[in-house]
Amino acid sequence: MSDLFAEEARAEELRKLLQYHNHRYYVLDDPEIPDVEYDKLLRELQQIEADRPDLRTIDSPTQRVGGAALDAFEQVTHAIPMLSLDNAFDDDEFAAFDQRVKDRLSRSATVRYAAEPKLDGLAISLRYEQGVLVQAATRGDGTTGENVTANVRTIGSIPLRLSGNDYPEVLEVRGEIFMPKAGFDALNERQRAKGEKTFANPRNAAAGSLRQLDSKITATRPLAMYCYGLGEVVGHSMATSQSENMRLLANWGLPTSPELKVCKDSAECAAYFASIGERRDGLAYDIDGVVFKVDQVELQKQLGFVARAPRWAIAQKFPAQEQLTLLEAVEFQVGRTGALTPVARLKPVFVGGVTVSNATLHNMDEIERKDIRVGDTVIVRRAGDVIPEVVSAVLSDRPDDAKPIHMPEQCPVCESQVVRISGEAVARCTGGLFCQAQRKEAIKHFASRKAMDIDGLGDKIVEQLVDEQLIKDPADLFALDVATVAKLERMAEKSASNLISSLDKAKHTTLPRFLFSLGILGIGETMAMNIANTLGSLEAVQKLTLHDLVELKLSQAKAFLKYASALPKELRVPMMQPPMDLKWCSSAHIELLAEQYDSVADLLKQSPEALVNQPTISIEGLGDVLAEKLVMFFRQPHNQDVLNKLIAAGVQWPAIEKVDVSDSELSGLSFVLTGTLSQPRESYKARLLAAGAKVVGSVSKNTNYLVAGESAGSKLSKAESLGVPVLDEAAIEAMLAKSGF
Ligand code: 5U1
Repeated sequence: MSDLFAEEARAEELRKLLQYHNHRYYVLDDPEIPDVEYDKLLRELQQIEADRPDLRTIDSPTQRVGGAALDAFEQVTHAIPMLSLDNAFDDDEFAAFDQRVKDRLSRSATVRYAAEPKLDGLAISLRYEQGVLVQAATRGDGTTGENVTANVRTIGSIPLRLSGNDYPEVLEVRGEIFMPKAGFDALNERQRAKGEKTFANPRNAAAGSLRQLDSKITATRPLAMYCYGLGEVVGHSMATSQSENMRLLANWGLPTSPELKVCKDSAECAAYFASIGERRDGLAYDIDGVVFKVDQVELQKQLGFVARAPRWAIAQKFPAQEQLTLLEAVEFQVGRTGALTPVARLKPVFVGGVTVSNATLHNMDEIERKDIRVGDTVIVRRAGDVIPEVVSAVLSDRPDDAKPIHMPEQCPVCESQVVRISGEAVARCTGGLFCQAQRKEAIKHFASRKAMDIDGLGDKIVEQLVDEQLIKDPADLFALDVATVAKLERMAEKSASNLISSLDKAKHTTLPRFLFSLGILGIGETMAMNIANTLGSLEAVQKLTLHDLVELKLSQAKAFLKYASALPKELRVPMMQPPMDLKWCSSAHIELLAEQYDSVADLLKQSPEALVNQPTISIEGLGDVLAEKLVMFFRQPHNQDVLNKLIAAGVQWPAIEKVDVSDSELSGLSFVLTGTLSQPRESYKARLLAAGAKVVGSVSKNTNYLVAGESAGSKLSKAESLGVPVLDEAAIEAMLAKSGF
């Protein structure tokens, strides 16, 4: 076939492929390939059409914007077409755009750019007549969209009536509807609990929620919107710049991006792009780049439009976070708690700025739900510092010999049995610290920064020490000497001696750090702090019993006795799977009874009143499940040995001065910390916790104060919108000092 025919055939093939993927993306809200793959196909077709204009057809996907309107909704013809944006995939492409803009304008024009994050949602047009929201329409194909007014009316942040009275007779604004990340996670959680379809990402969730035929469903979905442009405006003059226009919209009560900034030249644009890129993961919503628009409306007019997009705007994209690659194999990694995590071995692929060859598959439920098999082409996602994950398989590309994935019955490291406790998503190796993998992870955790903070003891050294049987548990670390350590790979006399000094230094710790370092399942930093502050000493923690902590009510005791006769003779047997009728009965309750009564027969001799237990110690946040894990940990002879060895090696901490925080002014208040502070956030967190306050991750109406440092972003805007008081560093310092912390 000649090249000419080959090009024609490829153009036809690309048109069909793009049409198929357009339909999946825009109409079904169920994309099969990552955006970057779609962009590649589109660019290839654009290139062919640029070289061979005779191959450009009127229905080519290069000639249209977005997707076709759904039949289910009434159609709306946009008064002014809704355009899309050209993309720049790197700094050079942005520089070329900037140059094109300047080349088209007179030399005397000084171009400024209005910059804001590019939200990953779906475009919407809102039409206000006499200040009242009369119509909301999706972009559709840019000319005709879907009337989704009833659904948009349910979105809280979109005003049904504009504020003030100095607004245009007709005001059409355009913007992006999106679903904040936290809302997306909560929605998927709810969908999973109901056994309903979950969404692949916040964009699809937003699109699916907006196109509900029943607006009552949309009303339950956490949607939000930011406006970014104007459509038809009648009866009012608007400002002369994009940035001023956005301010006008905000004054009329419309939501606009709090991140909007005017950049005076391309260097400021580059700095803005970099700073948004750094803050991307911390933003409350997904973004995939930054949109730069020539700020001056007059210059925008001079620049005009090309087929799909304005010449005065560009979306500079972040490196793609999703790519396609081949799933070559699946291996199972054993973590600190014995949990087996399926890890995908991938054909190396460049994604999110790095080459990825391993990615998590989370757990077996996820693998089954997504129907992923070895040999599949899969979508790999790497967002920020998060571990890369396999998002889904491209089922239409599945080869006939793709192999289903099974959980091994034996631990791949120590060959102990693997069990899955009912109700838990993970399967675990039962080898405990006999398993080398669990041993390594337990020691890595012990040494980590928030635990014993052993400087210089990296993962590779721990692995060598365990592999060469130089250490078996964390306490063995303190018996190491310079000569032994110096023999390890990539170690020398100096580095070995540094490590031994840091081990010595690490012996002086604090009780909360020490408790956290033990790696007790479910006992994180804050819980370790609560336990230490409540009990004050290791001895008190070691003496804890389930009696001290677990409540057993009279009604529970009665129910328990009623069903006990059906239990096996040994009380602890049903621990793994409490009988269905005893849903209230956790393994902590069974253990509580089992430690007092030897058998079911003994138990049945008791009155319900005798079984009742009222806890005498209350540790904030410690429920039955954690209480059991804590008590059981200290009961294990092996753990007691390690603790004794650690104390004998000289691990120590200052006595905790038990302060009564109940009358501290900060006691019970809820704080959120954000932005850059002059001291590490951890240090403020520790002081606030010590004063009896709570430190939480996100702002809600229940937050008492937001402490905001430099460059605070979305949490600050949220606090302001909810009326949560905002403190600067001086104010929080003063509060802490006043309460003596
Ligand atoms: N932030 C932002 N997103 N976005 C998308 N601005 C923006 N502008 C757009 C689009 C499609 O179009 C302009 C041409 C108004």
